[in-house]
Amino acid sequence: MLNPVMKRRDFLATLPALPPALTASASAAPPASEIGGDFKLWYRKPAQKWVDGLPIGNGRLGAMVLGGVPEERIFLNEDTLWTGFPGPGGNDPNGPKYLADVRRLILQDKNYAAGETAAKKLQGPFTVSYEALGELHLKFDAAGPVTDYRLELDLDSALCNTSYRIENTIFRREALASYRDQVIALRLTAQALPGAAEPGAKLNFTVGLTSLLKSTAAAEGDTRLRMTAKAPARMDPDYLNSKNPVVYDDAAGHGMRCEALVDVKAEDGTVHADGAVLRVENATAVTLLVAAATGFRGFDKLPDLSADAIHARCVQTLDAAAKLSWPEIHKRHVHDYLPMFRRVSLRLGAGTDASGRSTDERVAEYASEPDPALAALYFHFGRYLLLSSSRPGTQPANLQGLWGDLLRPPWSSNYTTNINVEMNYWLAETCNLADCHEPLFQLTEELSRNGATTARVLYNLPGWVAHHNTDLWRLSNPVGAKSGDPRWANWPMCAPWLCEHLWEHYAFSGDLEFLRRRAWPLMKGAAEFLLGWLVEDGAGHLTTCPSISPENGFYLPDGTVVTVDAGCTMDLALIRELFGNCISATKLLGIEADFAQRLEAALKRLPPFRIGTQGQLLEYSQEFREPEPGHRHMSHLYTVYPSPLFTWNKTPEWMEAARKSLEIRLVNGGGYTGWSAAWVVNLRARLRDGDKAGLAVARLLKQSTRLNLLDTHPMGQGGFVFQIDGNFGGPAGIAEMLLQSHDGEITLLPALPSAWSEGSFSGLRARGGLTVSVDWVNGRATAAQLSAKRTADFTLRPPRAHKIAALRQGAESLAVHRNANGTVTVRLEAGTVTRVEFA
Ligand code: FUC
Repeated sequence: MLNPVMKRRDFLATLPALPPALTASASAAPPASEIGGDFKLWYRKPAQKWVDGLPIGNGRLGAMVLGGVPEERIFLNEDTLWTGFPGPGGNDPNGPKYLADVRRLILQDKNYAAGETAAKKLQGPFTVSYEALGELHLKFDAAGPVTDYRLELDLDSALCNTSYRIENTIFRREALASYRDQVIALRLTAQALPGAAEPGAKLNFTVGLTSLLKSTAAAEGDTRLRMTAKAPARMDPDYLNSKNPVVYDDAAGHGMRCEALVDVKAEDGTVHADGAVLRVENATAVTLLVAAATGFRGFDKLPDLSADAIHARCVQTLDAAAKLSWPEIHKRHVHDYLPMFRRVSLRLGAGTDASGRSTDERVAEYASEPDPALAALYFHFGRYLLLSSSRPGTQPANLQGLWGDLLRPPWSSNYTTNINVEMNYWLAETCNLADCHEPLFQLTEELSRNGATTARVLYNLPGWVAHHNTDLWRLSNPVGAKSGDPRWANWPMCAPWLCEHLWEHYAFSGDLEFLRRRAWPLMKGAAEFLLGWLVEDGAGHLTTCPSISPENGFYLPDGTVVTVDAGCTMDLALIRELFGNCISATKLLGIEADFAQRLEAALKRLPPFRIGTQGQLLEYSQEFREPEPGHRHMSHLYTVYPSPLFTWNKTPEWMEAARKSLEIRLVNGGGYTGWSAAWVVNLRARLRDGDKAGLAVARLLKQSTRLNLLDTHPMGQGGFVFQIDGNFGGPAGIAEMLLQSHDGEITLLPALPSAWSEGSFSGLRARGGLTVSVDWVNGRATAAQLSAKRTADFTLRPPRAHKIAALRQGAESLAVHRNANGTVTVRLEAGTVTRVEFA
């Protein structure tokens, strides 16, 4: 576990020594085909623009590779490159009075329209924006026509390979983002075709660096190129129509400074500086390394403004990496990455596409042809993206992971907390990447510190609060600058949702130290705020107000559309879950029984969930008519996923009501963004609607997935932008279709679509400390295996229409307790592996 205040440079020092196996070639690892999978995205032509490129990343540095000939464009990112600086925050000291006004208008006067207008007074400044670092250009000298072109991303080793032929020469480029060496590294080679009569052509190209930020590039000696840049001090979100949206502040020195430093090493041939570019001539192999850094020193500290200091950090990183040979860099990268990626396997159908189609062809044909292996590839791509954008010590994955090409990216590419950033982490625990969850926990800790100020100043309440947006500086106030739409700006329920992630991390690992040291203080602070936030509704209940069901609205009888209610279902669900988890934590840790009693008392006074005239779970406090019944957010269905408040074992009637609500959403067009479609996959999985879950995956792939498998969000007339949430939510949903553990038992293949009649997985995690693998043929499980990480009692539910015949460790059959509902309960010792046999 990382120390919460551990900084980037410290965590690098904590990396374990390389295993002795590293002396063997990384390619000595078994080939991907042997571990059951199709792990390559590949294309017959280069990408034309950023959004179609192939992403690589090490959690901190990102690059989008286009694979072009004769010009390669590689877009660079560094995850702490944001506009702005830590500031006093935007907590209006008149907030407590405004809050009282909103509550009077809504709870007493039932004047929703006036209440909504009054809520705007609580708003403060917008978040700042994530920024693209720049572009690395490789411009190759004119040569003959290109043949045999291939661009590929190998998810198994996190390598992006480009290869092509010009006449009798094969040109290859490999690109990787090394976590261990903290560089983006490229290897370019030119090799004559075997048996060619003529000698092959050589590498002749220039290397340049550009940026959309205020920047300068210059050669340093003959083999290094340095670009320094400065981000704006302020940047308005792209959706604001402001006159002067980009503000540089040179006078006060505000604005993050950053640098990209490139080192070019040629084998045979030469490298020399040529003005602001480097020129490579007559080389057969070139290693190009990129280091990058910003002046970021922490969410609450002014960034380092010294270009020299930032340069020194780049030089240090680059000097260290430049001492390594290419095979060493490559090997260290693969040895770091591959074991994490291989914690999980998944094969669907034949596991791979035998028809020789490229990934874009498969995506394009997915609509007409079932290709379960493509769904598996999409699943693996999600795991790859999390490993590439969120590693211990880095920033959490933002709206586009850590990739970006713009000065004003969509929605500032910030952290949207009313669904998007949480969805980024839905796969972390189940898909065995719990360590990648760490940056979100760090964000939560930091946000809670600013959030305590917002709670105190804006609302005069204890604990901590945060709203629907945050950024590098952990802004916690409601955004909107007093004129934002409360449907998004005023939602104050970020803290309990982030705390759910802390609890889940505990639930999967059973790590009581994590619960005690990291989770509990944050959970308690969020609960303290909510205890204070709950307000008498005049009918004997404690409710929430203002209450927003993100980002939906409802009709008043006169036809006005408003968005602020009291006691929306999602608020009640978040509070029930947080309070329930806090009470469990006090028992597990043997602490704070008095606080638990206060929570118990408040829970008893919350309004109940409500069912409407169509049998549906209501989203609002009453059955309002809704202008957008197919709204993209499924906020009231938080109760089903990610929360386990409603389950088939505990609350079957509420599961039916939730299913009805989902169906109403879907017949009215819900699920039209990538993340919304991905949420549907998870909901269908929890509802155990296997075939419909399969159709939801198909919809995500057909409707919201680019040919490079990146997730999309509609924008403007027929346009779209890349948003990464669906890339994580979709794979989380696929995992949820195969294994569930939220309902007091571990359920194998709970929502297997008939179209996925054959397959296998291994390494998925279940709550309580188990990893699970299952094989199935013709829709019937043939084998399953449980690896216990902790000693505990586990209750196992076989796939539908299956019976568990025996649980065995080696030849020994374990004593199990057979429950009346078809499950079995067994005690498993830590470190044991148990085979499940089906009747
Ligand atoms: C929420 C969603 C939008 C978009 C934005 C980044 O506001 O409602 O669809 O994903 O976040």
